[in-house]
Amino acid sequence: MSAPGIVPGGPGWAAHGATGGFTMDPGWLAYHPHPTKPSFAPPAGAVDAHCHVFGPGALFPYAPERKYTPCDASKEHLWALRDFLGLERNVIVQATCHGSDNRAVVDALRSSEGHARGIATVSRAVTDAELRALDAAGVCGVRFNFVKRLVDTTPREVLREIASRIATLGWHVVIYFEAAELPELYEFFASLPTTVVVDHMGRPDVTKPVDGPEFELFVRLMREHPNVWSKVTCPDRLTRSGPPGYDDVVPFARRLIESFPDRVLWGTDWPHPNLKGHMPDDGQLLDFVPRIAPSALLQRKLLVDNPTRLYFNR
Ligand code: 0GY
Repeated sequence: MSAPGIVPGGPGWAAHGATGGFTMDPGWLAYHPHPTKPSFAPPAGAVDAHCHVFGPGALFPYAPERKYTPCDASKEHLWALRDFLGLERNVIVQATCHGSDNRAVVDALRSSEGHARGIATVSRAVTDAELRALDAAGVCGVRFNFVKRLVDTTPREVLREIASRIATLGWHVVIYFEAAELPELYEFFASLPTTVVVDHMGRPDVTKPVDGPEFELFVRLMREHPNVWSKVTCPDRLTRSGPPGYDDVVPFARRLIESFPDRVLWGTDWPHPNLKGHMPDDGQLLDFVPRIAPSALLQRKLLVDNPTRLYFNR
């Protein structure tokens, strides 16, 4: 399966805003206009395990309850980026700008010819038939978001109920939170009945020591709960030292990869919603991989074996 004529940096790639009568947020940073070809060649079967599609708004309207309106970022663009970077598969995570309307993700999964899996957002009202339809399309998890700038709070008992329903489908839970919230959320996360995948290493404050109490709590969550995995993603969101090296993020990612080599995942986070400082070059994000996973074995686990086991060999 290849993308139909779109190449990152080429004609048809540039972001043009939101369609369907939507207006992109003022100051919104669109995805990189001409990402570089990475020097690092990913192993065969590599998976981008955290990325999104936005709309296009004209086909898949943004949710009324959204906290931001992005630029459209279509499945065709995502496939083009995948091919350009030398990746083979994607895990598309429902973005909050689509609320619990998973149609854009489902449409992308259906057109992926088996090269993509999805993480949905569902409300308590979701029916068993709807869950089965999502499952048939390639959804294998739900995302619980605790980042207050992105979503309104959902009561824990509702999340527990959803978690126990999706557990019967063999799905897992993806959680997104900021490190400062972990002490309060720890017991809830530890009690979830499924595999639990944490977005972006639990968003550590990388100005604090990698062996300090804040990150240690997250490491403890992974150490004491073998069902907890982490995405070692988004150096661009966490860094203070900046691109291209994202040097200050390296020790955090390396600590997780070396301690839990079979429970880590990598992804681009394309099209990188809500960035304020810089827009990462997706080629540079792939070149970050050998810095955090220095051996071929660690790279294969991170990019191929782990995501294949969790998402594609279910
Ligand atoms: C990310 C991060 C963000 C946004 C979302 O679903 C979303 O809207 O996940 C963010 O703003 O930090 O993983 O894409």
